[in-house]
Amino acid sequence: MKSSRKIVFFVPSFSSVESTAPLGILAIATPLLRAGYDVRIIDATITPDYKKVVLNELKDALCLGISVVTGPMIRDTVEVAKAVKAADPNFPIILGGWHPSLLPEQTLEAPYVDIVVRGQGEDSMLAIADRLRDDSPLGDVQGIGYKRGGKACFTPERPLKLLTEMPPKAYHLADFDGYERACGRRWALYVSSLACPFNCSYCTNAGVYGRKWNALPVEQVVEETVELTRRYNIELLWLADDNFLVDLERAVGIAEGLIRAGSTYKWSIQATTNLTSRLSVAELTLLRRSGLHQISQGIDSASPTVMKFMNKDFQDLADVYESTDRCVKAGVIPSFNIIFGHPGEGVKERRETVDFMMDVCRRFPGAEFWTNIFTPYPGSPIFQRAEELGVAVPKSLEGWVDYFPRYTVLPWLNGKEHRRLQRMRDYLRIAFDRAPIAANGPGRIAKKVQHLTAYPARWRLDHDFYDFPIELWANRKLKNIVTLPKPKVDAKPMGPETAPSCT
Ligand code: B12
Ligand code: SF4
Repeated sequence: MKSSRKIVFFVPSFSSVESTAPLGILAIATPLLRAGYDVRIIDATITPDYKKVVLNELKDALCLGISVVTGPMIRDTVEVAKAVKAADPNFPIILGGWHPSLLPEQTLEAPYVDIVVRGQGEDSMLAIADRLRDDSPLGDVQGIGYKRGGKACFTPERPLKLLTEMPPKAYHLADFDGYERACGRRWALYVSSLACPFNCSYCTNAGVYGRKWNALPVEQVVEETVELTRRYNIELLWLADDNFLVDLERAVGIAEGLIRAGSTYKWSIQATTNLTSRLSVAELTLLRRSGLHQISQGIDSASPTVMKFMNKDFQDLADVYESTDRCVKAGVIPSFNIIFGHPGEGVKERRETVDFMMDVCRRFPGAEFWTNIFTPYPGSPIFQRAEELGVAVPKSLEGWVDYFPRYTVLPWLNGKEHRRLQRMRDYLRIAFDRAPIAANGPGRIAKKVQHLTAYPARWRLDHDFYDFPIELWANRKLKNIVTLPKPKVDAKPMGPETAPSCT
């Protein structure tokens, strides 16, 4: 409906038990609301009959916006977009988020996509909505791609805006009760800084944000987060900042501000190991007092050879030991992310990483590791190399639907070796305790069995022996008895395993 001021956003399921409000959509909603638009959000994670609800909501709407990350979110996107076009072939569908930002041309080729937005969407989406209402050309809207007479047109890049220039997110649109029901915990995402100064081989961050780290001032972070958590009764804030600790003074200032404000929420951050290791026990204790309970760090590999391939020359393993010690002393959980199977990692290098993990967990009870198998993402520095090594790059938007987790089986890591690695990862899961964010995690009995199987698991990992995996069988059997919420893909609860940046 051309005259309509109603805009519908669809958020495909994140295929994770860790559900919360989609921050990207809450961000682009604010300028629209301020301009008098009515915004509706339908999130597949908490809306069982989402396709029907979307179609119903669109009857009197101006357009449909969808937020997409490379991988399984594309499945719901395609399903909904095709249904919308079947009902009305002229209804405008706009795709934004990381996947369209990194592959705008290919995304726009899909017959059911009319407009793609590259990068930050706050200004672009408002401009698109205004043009659709006036039926005026889109050519002057920066940072988008659209179709004219069946031909794809792309406008010049929209310059990145600093976070301080962005309006606050429209958290009031989020159905926190619904997310809490799905996840078992009432938590939210918050962004206090943007971008990251580094350029790890497997990460897409530099491609979108150009390594231009920028942040909100201390006072704003304190004020907004205290207000947000009090208003919506949020128990935990996960700072989605790619590298929270770039400005140490700011980090300490936020902690002091939160203590002064009497804040009670728990928070967790992502940061690189080199920046975490700058924190003293006193500073970490201050952060702990302010509610910080975990620092997720992308150590990724403990093999110097692989670290080099990963562009992680900023990482020093000796520093990691020292900072882990300080974190544990201060009561902050040091949580590490590992990526197995990066190009350049052989059996020897993998073993170096496992030995490191075992050593850290033994020396510092409370430290935790989450493991992934490398998936090459378009727009990351390693992507071309992965292609040369045999990764088949999908030729259409739909081809990416099962890219993750399909590409945890790699041309250089498949068959028996891949199965062995997966089994080893299963043992790593039960060998030491880890705390996922979702409260709907394993129950008491499941945890007891895990504790019983932890010791044989450690023995196996020490001896690199994974045949006859009876402990895994026992764990699985138990999980069948005690029904647990199961992510649709191999994405582990929102910890490090689900978000590769710095975690
Ligand atoms: C939080 C998070 C998660 C959470 C999401 C929880 C939730 N309910 O939202 C969880 C843990 C579930 C998760 C899972 C995964 N994640 Co994640 N995640 C993030 C993280 C850290 C923050 C996202 C966020 O909220 N950002 C803040 C908002 C404001 O920014 P934004 O979403 O980018 O939105 C802006 C623009 O993109 C745009 N926009 C967004 N949507 C739309 C829609 C329209 C219509 C328009 C016009 C514009 C627009 O406008 C917004 C405002 O400027 C990002 C890193 C990052 N810096 O963004 C990674 C990131 C998105 N994740 C990533 C990945 C790879 C994954 C996993 C595959 C990891 C894994 N191995 O399991 C899984 C994916 C599971 C799946 N669904 O497929 C990659 C995606 C890369 C890619 N090519 O798509 C990122 C970019 C990390 C990275 N640097 O590589 N993740
Ligand atoms: S993985 Fe983390 S540290 Fe590395 S470039 Fe991405 S955001 Fe920065």
